[in-house]
Amino acid sequence: MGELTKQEVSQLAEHLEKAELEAYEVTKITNDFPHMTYEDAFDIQWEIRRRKQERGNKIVGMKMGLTSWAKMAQMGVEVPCYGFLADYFAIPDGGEIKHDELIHPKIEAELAFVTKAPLKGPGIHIGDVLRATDFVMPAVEVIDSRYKDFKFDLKSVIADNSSSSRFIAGGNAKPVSKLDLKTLGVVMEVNGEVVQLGAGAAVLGHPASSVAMLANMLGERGEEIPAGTFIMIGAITAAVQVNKGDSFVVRYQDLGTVSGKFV
Ligand code: 0L1
Ligand code: MG
Repeated sequence: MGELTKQEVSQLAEHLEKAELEAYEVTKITNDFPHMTYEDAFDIQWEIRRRKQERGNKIVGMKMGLTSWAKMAQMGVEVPCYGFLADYFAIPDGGEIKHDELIHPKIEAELAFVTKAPLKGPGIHIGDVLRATDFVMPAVEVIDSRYKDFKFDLKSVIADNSSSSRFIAGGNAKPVSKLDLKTLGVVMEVNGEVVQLGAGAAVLGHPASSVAMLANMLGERGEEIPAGTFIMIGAITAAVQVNKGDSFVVRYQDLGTVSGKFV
């Protein structure tokens, strides 16, 4: 159940989206609205999504966040969250990311699933996800919490579209039958130095369980994952802070590389 009025939801969506578009920090919204609920938090996120669509932006995918123990421990929360991806978040593989458009970006090594059939929770499991997956491809997420020093609680972060800001999909796409998703290794390099490494099972024990969780979370709102959806499953490793001038490459076992540069 929600505790915020429609007007408060709308004001908070405007507040957080303005911070995103103009790249400035705010304090976590639960400081001023301690009584807000998880439903309110998702209402704010969906209102930000509606505002972007009204302005002509397309929604080009979904993301799961905080799906690995490394990420949960890093951010001090214990439950995953989801967010949406807007068209202008997409950066080409090997492309440049404008650091000045962001507040304090970090990069995360992820995988993306692209569906070929709808997934509607509740009750979606890994088997359903594998059957509905067209292909899996590498993706790097650039997160940029609008909250000062990345200090937040789960409700505040959900309202802030789970820190979504940019993403790069690239490398090679493969069907799930050609991949060992649990042992699939990733190595992240920044400026030529290895900074993080991990394997697919770091994400909720199996990368497909993240997509199942998304379908089940969306199901709670009567929403589904339509066929043809691009879904990032959450970071396999901890997130790494990046500065202007940094370049990165993430190497994926059997799936090639994804790279980019902050300018
Ligand atoms: O994609 C993520 O795992 C990030 C979710 C939001 C929390 C954060 O900003 O680290
Ligand atoms: Mg992420």
